[in-house]
Amino acid sequence: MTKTLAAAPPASHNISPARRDFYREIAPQNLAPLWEVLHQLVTAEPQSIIKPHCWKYADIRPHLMKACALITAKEAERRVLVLENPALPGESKITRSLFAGLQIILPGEIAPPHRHTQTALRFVVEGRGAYTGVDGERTEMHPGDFVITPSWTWHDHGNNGNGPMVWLDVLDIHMLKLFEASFREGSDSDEARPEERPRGDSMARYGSNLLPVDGSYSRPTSPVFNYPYDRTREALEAMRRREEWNPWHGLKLKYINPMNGDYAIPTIATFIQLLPKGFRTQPYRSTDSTIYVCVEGSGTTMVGGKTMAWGPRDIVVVPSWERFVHHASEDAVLFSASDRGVQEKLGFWREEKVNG
Ligand code: GTQ
Repeated sequence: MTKTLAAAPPASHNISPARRDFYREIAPQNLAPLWEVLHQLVTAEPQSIIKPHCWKYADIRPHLMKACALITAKEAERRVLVLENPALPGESKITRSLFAGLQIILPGEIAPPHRHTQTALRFVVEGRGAYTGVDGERTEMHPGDFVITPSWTWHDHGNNGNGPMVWLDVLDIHMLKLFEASFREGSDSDEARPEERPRGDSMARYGSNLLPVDGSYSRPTSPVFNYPYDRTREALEAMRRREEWNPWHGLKLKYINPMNGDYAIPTIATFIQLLPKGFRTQPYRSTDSTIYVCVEGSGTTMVGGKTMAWGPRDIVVVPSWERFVHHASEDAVLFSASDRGVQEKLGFWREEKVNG
């Protein structure tokens, strides 16, 4: 079912009977000839098998609502519709390394506490009044907020608001799967975890350009676990006054961990960017397949001969090493997430900026 890079040699490839016999002879010893697969393993360039795609929120929302009629958040544990890359049906992958899904929680519902070695981000798409709790501290979520659940922290979600709450989950599930390092633990109770620390505590300690002297925080993930949209938007707005547009990105910022200036989540790099009305990015490609969420405005992304139109709440995925261009038909704000941080650490990451 899984398409692997080491697929069978192309049909045009003639293998002599003597060699074929040899391959049959060694196969029972769990041996295989590298020369038949070398160039499919070590490709001259990235050959992404994923497809560019746009999920229109207006098309997804009715299915999310229907899911609510079929299963409670408690029973589902996490009521999520997985965004499956069209090239990888059944694999729960939006890209080769990342999982993405839309999670919905209705007023009065809770998604019970659990913890796992996978790290999650939530990017809030619709609604207000829901919270997520991380190790006993809750944060209220608003549209555009970027919220983090670090690896191995207890987390639950609840909705004390009046309407449904929807956010995009992105998790590093497939990295943990690759390394066979997944652990999870449920809670004895499927009730919400009590609040043990006041709301805003992490933000006060770590999110004010101050750090506790002699602090003991030691996780690799940011101790700030909600990056509220109003502050993010303010930063973009202040910077746009200078009109210093980057030809490939418009105005683009990365979310950072205040402890070390690195990406807020080590496994999932996240960004926010502003493209002013009429702006067309110069062609660009990089080795990190990227998920975009439109927060405001509208536009199109051209990639691989395909033009995808997006508006608020729509989600787009762009494959590794395919050149793309974004065009903003109105002032647009895009959130994005990819495995860039991992690739940079390991020395894999590359980009190409074309001067159009
Ligand atoms: O909220 O903890 O979309 O554990 C997938 C797995 C969300 C979560 C997902 C999860 C969660």
